[in-house]
Amino acid sequence: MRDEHNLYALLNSRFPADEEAAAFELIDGSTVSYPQLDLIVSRYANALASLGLGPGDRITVQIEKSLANVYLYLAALKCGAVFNPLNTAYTPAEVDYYVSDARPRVIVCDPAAMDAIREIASAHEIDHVVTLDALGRGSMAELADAQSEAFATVPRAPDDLAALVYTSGTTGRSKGAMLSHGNLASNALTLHTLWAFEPGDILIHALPIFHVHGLYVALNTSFLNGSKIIWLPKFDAGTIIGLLPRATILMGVPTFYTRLLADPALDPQLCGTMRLFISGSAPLLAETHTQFEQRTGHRILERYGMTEAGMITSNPYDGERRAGTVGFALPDVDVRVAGDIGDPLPHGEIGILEIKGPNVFKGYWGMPEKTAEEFRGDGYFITGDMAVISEDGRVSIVGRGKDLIISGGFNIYPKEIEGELDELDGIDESAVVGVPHPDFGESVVAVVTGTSALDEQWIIGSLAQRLAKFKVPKRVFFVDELPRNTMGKVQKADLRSRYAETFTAGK
Ligand code: MCA
Ligand code: AMP
Repeated sequence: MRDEHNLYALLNSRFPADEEAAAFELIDGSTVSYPQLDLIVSRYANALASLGLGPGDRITVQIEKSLANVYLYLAALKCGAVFNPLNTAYTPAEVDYYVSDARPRVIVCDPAAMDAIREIASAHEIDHVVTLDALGRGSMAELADAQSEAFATVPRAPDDLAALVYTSGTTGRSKGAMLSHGNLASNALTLHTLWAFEPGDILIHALPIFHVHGLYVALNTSFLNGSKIIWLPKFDAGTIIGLLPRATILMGVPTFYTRLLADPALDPQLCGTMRLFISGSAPLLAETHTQFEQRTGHRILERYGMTEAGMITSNPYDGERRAGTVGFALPDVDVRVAGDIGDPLPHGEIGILEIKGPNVFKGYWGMPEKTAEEFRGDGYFITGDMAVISEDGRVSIVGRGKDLIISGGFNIYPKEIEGELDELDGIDESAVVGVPHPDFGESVVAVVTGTSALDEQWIIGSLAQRLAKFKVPKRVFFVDELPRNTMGKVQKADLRSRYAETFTAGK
């Protein structure tokens, strides 16, 4: 049966029937049970269908984290539509690009953004803009409230698209990674088993849900387990410290763990019920791994993934979790390290990591040539991450073949920021690099040449009008000229070492 391949049908088949089984617990103690969740999702699915959203249609969503946001995600699956989540930090200029590329049938935005989004929608002839705020109020919720609680899950094949998640590329604009029902289902099922989910598990959810980590990895594995999810609007170390004694699993980016370590209350007793701390999206410093074990008795399980493939490797649940490595390829995923032309390299040699498996996406939306460039002839996807694989199969990510900065788990492409800098009056040339940051892991620094009248705060303020806050350089430095090699290429390694201590001096 085709509908068995709709991811919602799979998740729903694992929802406990017990009226008391909580799917979500909010910070005020209120809960939503699994049977309630299923009924609400049907109402949202009817609401989306009433807007004309059907199989294959995109729905672009830029709203605050809320339960209504989850209802929307599940309802889009149930309708067979393609969910396109956007970072809430994106500015209207950024959203305009995504809408022009994704061409959604429906856009859901925060009520405060309605005017700006309406303008974008009308420029791209998008029929429906509806709203949802952080408390789940807005025209979308009102529409859903008026609907029936019956909706037959739309049949889907494994290769049918479930999501379009944008990820910046090494060149050009962001690309929409097409993720299918089969991609998401296989990864969720694999992780559910690999991380040994068990009855009674309780997840603390503090990640944003516009990325694969918070949306698919955290939610889908918990749904498959019929687990309770303690739902937080965002990460706050103090709140998590208060919740740890009632939970069993936390998934986070490395910044979560450095911030938790800064709280003196973190100790083994506090973590008495905890079974698993998982880290990913950015490299976890071996130092953080060691300190966390010393303070709590728990060895963080580090895993590695990317938007195009969900999770790819993981340290073992049983067995040694080795600091500084991202573990073994998932059971159904093949990994290899290759040279520039795809020539496989032996164990122990550094090269680009290439991957193949049921989790690997269907290509970049509307970009068949770009997609073809990123795959080898034998079907391996070129991740752009530099890695080494040991004799026993452990993968270590040792660098990036792509010019990418990861700040607090968010990806930032220097080229995009350099493009905006170069547009500013008085700037001749610019180079953007990532340097170590004690909280975000890496942080953005810009180095520019231009007129002597340039002012750091003016540059930062100007960029903030165009770019999401997390991409805006935290410091701007002025130089007479950028260091270049004999080929004229900017020496970014030189700049990274020159400004390496910008945020860590004296730490
Ligand atoms: C917020 N700011 C940031 C970041 N987050 N700046 C740089 N990098 C960031 N990540 C800005 C804010 O706008 C604010 O600016 C200032 O920095 C400080 O904000 P603060 O309140 O400290 O930040 P926060 O709200 O506590 O957020 C930090 C955070 C958050 C908790 C680390 O960024 C976060 O939840 N990151 C997780 C990202 C994630 O889920 N990544 C997964 C994608 P101002 O003070 O000027 O207003 S990767 C993925 O999905 C793949 C598949 C994978 O492998 O997982
Ligand atoms: P995204 O495009 O947001 O999905 O980010 C994916 C990228 O994050 C990967 O290509 C890696 O560069 C990086 N990444 C994810 N997990 C890890 C990890 N555990 N260690 C190092 N880098 C990671």
